[in-house]
Amino acid sequence: MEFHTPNFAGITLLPQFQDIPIELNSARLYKYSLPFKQPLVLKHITLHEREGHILILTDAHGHAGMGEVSPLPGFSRETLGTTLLNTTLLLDKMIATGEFAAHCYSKKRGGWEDGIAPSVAYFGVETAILSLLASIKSVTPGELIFGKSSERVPINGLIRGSLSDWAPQAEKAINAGFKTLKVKVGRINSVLEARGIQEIRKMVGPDIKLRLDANRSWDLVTAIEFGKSVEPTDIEYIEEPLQNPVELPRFFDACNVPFAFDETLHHVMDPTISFDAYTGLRALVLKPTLIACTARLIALVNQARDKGVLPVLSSSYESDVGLTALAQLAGSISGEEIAVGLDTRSALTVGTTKAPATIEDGWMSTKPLTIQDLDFSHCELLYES
Ligand code: OSB
Ligand code: MG
Repeated sequence: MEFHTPNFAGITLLPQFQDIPIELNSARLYKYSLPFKQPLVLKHITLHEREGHILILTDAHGHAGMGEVSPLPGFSRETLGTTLLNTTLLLDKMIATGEFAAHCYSKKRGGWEDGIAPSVAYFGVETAILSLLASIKSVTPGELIFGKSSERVPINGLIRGSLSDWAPQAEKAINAGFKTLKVKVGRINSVLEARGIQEIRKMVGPDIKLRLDANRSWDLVTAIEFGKSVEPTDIEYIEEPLQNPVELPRFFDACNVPFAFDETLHHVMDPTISFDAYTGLRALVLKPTLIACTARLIALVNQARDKGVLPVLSSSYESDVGLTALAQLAGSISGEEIAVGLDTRSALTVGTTKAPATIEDGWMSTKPLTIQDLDFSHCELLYES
């Protein structure tokens, strides 16, 4: 079957990569289950294992593309089961019609809308097609869209232990080569946590960038109090300090700590909402599996760049296949300049590739994976077409 990708899924590829015919040979979907080293405590749920899907597309000439479709419980709105169903429906339609037109931008209505499939399904299928095209053209997926890619991307080291572990974890991360750290706050007591941040700053010195993430834990008063006491420690930004994001400019006015959107982007926003209203907005934390589809990711990156806001890609505890796709996009979107949030693989005991998508000296490679790199020992084949 011939599959044409002029500007598929609302993504405009660079002219030289447009209209490449793909002779699609097979589409296979595997389910994986990977234990966490320690139970992963998220805001609304504790997870013992990561479950998800790996999609492999092959063409008639031996090229392969891969993507990952792994909803994160507590963050994704959909279950593994509905995601699987919607992904197979997308694939069946794509194979029957020879095109992948499904995406969530409606010209008619002039904005983004909740797609027929969950964002995590769009993202996995779209990155699998991009990686197949990239393999045919011997480039990285990001180069198809943005024309360039760095060979590696800097990563923010994640500090997510209990308060007493923060300083030792920060020291370990610095020794491992991280130049930017992200600390999960809003968990215990904001006064103690602010002291913990001051301690981390003392420990790491002035040259390390510090990011914080409160996952919408606080009311305005608590957030401002916390913000005032960490302001002297030079925080690059804090993700989602407030339960109610509308109050974010008031938070910034009161304590001068820049903030970032994360959860706020997981919902489809009114396209007429301007970032200009959000004084103090420093970064968009972009989790492609949660924000709709690749086209919306690109639109948000462009919107961020226009406003001088940092586009910071971030993972959702994907396995190695998904993490590689994210590193490749980051290589083209932010290159070596902006640390991205991909330090999640170390929470898993095993993965979906023979060699894990490791971080060395604070950097992750953007090198494409081949079929030979994959490790299917934790996978079960669920769909083949
Ligand atoms: O809130 O940023 C979050 C992972 C899963 C779910 C939510 C979040 C995260 C991360 C990813 O923090 C790592 C990072 O962004 O550095
Ligand atoms: Mg966050």
